[in-house]
Amino acid sequence: MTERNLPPLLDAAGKFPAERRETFRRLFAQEVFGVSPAYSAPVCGTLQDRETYPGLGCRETVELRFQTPQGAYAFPLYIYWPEQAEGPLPMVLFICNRPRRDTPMTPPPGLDMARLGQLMAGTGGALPSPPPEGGEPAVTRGCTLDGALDADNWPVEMLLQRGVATAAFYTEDLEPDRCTDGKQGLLCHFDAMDTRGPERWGAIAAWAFGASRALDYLTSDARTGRDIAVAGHSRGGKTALWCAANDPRVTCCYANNSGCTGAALSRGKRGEGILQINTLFPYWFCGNYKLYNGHAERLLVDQHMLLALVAPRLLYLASATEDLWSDPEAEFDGAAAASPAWQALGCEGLGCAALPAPGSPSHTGRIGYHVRAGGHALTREDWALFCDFWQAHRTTDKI
Ligand code: GTR
Repeated sequence: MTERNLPPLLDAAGKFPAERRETFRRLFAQEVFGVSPAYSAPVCGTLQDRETYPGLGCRETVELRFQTPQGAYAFPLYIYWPEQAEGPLPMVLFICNRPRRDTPMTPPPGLDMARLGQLMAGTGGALPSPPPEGGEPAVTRGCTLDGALDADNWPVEMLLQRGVATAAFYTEDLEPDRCTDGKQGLLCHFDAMDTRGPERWGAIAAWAFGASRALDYLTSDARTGRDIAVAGHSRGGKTALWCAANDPRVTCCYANNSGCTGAALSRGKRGEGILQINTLFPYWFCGNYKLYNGHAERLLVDQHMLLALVAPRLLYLASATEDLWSDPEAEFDGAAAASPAWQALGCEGLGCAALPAPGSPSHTGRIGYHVRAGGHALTREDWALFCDFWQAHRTTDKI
């Protein structure tokens, strides 16, 4: 058991009141993800394409458009509705952090490759790796959200067969997944609102904001019921957590292999830590987060407090045995340390006391958890286990 010395989750009376929750949310905004502008404008959806899959359902590709302080912003949402299912339907929104097409991995400009090697040494890190001597640069594999019923990270056909509606968007359509100095994408559309400075929101907050705009549209469709999940893998999992922390319409959050600044506790974490993540992906977070490079103990929060922002709603977390960069033990300890928030709110949190073995998912409490044998990925097996958990709790849910 790793000694972590975590900041306390509950107040002195053992409670988790709304003000405490709001304090944690504000701290994560100011110190980690950046402060998203308090701004809302109606989202308008325009159907661009519809395809029917006989016996299964249909896909609707909808352009979502909303006003920002600096002009309109638009991005596509790919929605799949099951056939024959009577509404209202459970809806899972997938935050897709893979690009449309294979793209070369681009480490932040100016990153010293020797330093990168040092940061990664012995940690199991693999992304973005420097090209092998004289070899091809590594690429991030693209993925198809429209017309592919079975993307390897999003098994639409299986979801439809289970009576679940599902939608997805590309994070790259909201904010590029690379250093742009904030000059492209959604963030720069809000510069007029004084969103700069060390609390300026980063790419993850922009993606989470985009997820909420997708929910604006999806919840305006009468086919969407009250069971609304957001799901994401890795950086998408961190985004799903931050979206759920801010958006009360989310009734279930699924973060897969979300690792550093996701489900994994930063104190005592192995693999990727705050220094590594801020070096490789400085644009994901706000400037203030850099103050904690190598010093997780100075943060007033740790990741169990982020997970607790989902309570008493449903939370599903998954790790993989070989994903040491994410650190399964730190992810599990995050779930265990967050669990008292659910108990303080009168329900069961995590239903197991130790990291479950592959093949033995923990689905009884309102925090579900599984470990898959293998490496860093979101697979059909992960989705199937998440669906089992969500379905079991949906049918019994009184909260
Ligand atoms: C890694 C990063 C992780 C995780 C992952 C991913 O390189 O260090 O925090 O987010 O990328 O998104 O696949």
